[in-house]
Amino acid sequence: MATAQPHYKHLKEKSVSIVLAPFSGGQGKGGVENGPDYMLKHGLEKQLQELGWKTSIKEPLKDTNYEELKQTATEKSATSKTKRGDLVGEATKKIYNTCKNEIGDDFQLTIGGDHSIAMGSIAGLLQRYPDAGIIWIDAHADINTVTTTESGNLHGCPVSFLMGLDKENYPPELQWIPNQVLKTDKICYIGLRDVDAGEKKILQENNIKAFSMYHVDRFGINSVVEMAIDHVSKGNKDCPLMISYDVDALEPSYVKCTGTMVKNGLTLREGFFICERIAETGNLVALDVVEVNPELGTNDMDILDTIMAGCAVVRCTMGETLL
Ligand SMILES: [Mn+2]
Repeated sequence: MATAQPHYKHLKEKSVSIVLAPFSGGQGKGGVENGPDYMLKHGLEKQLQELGWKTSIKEPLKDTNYEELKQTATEKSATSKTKRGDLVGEATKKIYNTCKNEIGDDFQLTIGGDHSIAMGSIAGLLQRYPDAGIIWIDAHADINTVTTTESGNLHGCPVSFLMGLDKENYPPELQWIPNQVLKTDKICYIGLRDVDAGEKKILQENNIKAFSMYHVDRFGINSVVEMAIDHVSKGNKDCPLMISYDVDALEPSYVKCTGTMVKNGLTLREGFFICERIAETGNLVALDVVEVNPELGTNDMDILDTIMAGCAVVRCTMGETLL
């Protein structure tokens, strides 16, 4: 059976806005803000052009106010136990405004940065495609609330904020997120294997669809991806789709430069297959690639492996096929 060449049916032309989100405030380790720079230096933009994309770059965080804020950001917001809520709130709001207002009919490709940036990219995408289904590829569920988070790191919370869970306890700076912009039945996870007790409860109580590594072993990656697409599409064969891809979903031996590694992850082929198969539907409109942290490498090979994996995820999502 021949592989269909992805054709991106929701786009007027093959044009992509690359939204740079060099941000690390959603967690405690420095370096993840350099992910976009490293991926661009590795030739990401040219690789997309070779796949037939017209490219443009957007930099929502490049302005003085944000730089000033970064200097004065506090470890904890005064009214919340989450860390750096002021900084995360300001950065994600800027990303949101760009994704909502400046993408036009382009494919939305957001390069992080830590996973907190998905509050901006997904909320923004859902303003343009309110019915879009989100497929969240990750070792973690990232659905802690202000109440359940143990670390206080907001990169472990973006999904709950997008769903409006525990809204009464939001840090004030994150009140901008449109209420319940993401419906609990319009997201599906693949790759989970490190889920906090509080998160498990949230997933169960809200009936949120999730395929852990158990399900990948049980059904195989092909069936899991089909079930994920079916779940978020709700019977609409033209349902716009977005992938939010945390590279820590992949087995750590392939991706050593990421902040929260968990063993027994997706193989590289499984990780790429997810993107290739979803692209093949023609329904993709957006992708996040997050948590590439070049500064966590102990040698050049580890850094290169991680950057290459990140770039390959982008290419597999944006039309590269094996044949
Ligand atoms: Mn994540």
